[in-house]
Amino acid sequence: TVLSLSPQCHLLEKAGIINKTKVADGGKKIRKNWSQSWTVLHGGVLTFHKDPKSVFDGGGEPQPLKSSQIVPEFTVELRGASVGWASKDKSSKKNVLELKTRQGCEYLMQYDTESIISDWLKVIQDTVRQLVTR
Ligand code: I3S
Repeated sequence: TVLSLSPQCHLLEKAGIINKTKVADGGKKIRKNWSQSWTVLHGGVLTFHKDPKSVFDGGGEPQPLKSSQIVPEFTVELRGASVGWASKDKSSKKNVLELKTRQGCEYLMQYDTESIISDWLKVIQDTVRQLVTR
């Protein structure tokens, strides 16, 4: 019945490849370490996965990803988070988003194709808004 639907029902979902780095943990600034990440939004949680290159330093022909190579690196609870375009002093890269969690973690998310990163901005903003009313 409608009443038994999970509270996560109708939250937005999205997945794709972007570049990311964590820049603060618990309010404390940490050294950047940019890497590519398979990034998944599901149930109000954003998960950045480890760059398969760092999981598995293969070499040779590119192979399809095995599920054992999809290893979560950071999970980000979007409830109470804030997201927006990062100011120019945060990075020399273009199209950079800054995501701050309620717990004082900060991440930068970047991709050279602007539409890709604008779509992430929109979906994260909409999810944060959706979570306010839950
Ligand atoms: O904000 P920063 O410190 O200039 O960030 C750069 C550094 O993290 C740099 O690595 P080192 O920690 O080895 O200096 C990275 O290679 C750069 O990509 C970082 O800057 P950008 O502007 O790319 O976010």
